[in-house]
Amino acid sequence: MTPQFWVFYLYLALAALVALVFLEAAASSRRPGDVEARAVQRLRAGLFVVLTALVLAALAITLGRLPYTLHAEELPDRVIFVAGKQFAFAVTEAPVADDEAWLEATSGAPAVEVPAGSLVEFRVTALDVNHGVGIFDPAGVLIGQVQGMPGYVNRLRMRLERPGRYDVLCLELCGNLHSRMRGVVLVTGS
Ligand SMILES: [Cu+2]
Repeated sequence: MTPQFWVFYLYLALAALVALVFLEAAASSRRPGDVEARAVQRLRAGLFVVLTALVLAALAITLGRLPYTLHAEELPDRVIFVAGKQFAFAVTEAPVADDEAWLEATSGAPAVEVPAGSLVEFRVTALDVNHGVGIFDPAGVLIGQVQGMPGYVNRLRMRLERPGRYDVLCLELCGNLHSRMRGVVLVTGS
């Protein structure tokens, strides 16, 4: 027997054990409770209400506060198109219409360049599966992210201040070479 099958049977045995524990819990929950059990139930209900109130309060306080600027009122200086596909990002000045254009853009085409301080609008999509598009500044700090989804174009506006190489990396596990997914924007000194 191959090692994979040993692992599989071990998994089956553990799964059966977990199922037995759940069955035992389900069966015991039908037994009539004593005074202590009812007290525990009241405590649990109280905790549920308190925790729900805490979560709702935290959401109310934080939900409206984005950690970055949307630049919704300004016109972007440049529009950059990002198309994710296993396993690279095409970063281009014109929309990538099909697989052929994507291949051309991801096999040695020169990187898109913008002057430092440009307000860039990224228009992000995906050609196969969902990709998480993260924009990293020259120091390797994640400064923005947006989802790349097949059939949709998501916009992200950012002012790229620091000259240097900005990496576009995938933030959603999308396949076996996910960690190699990369695109580049070059920001030149102003
Ligand atoms: Cu990906």
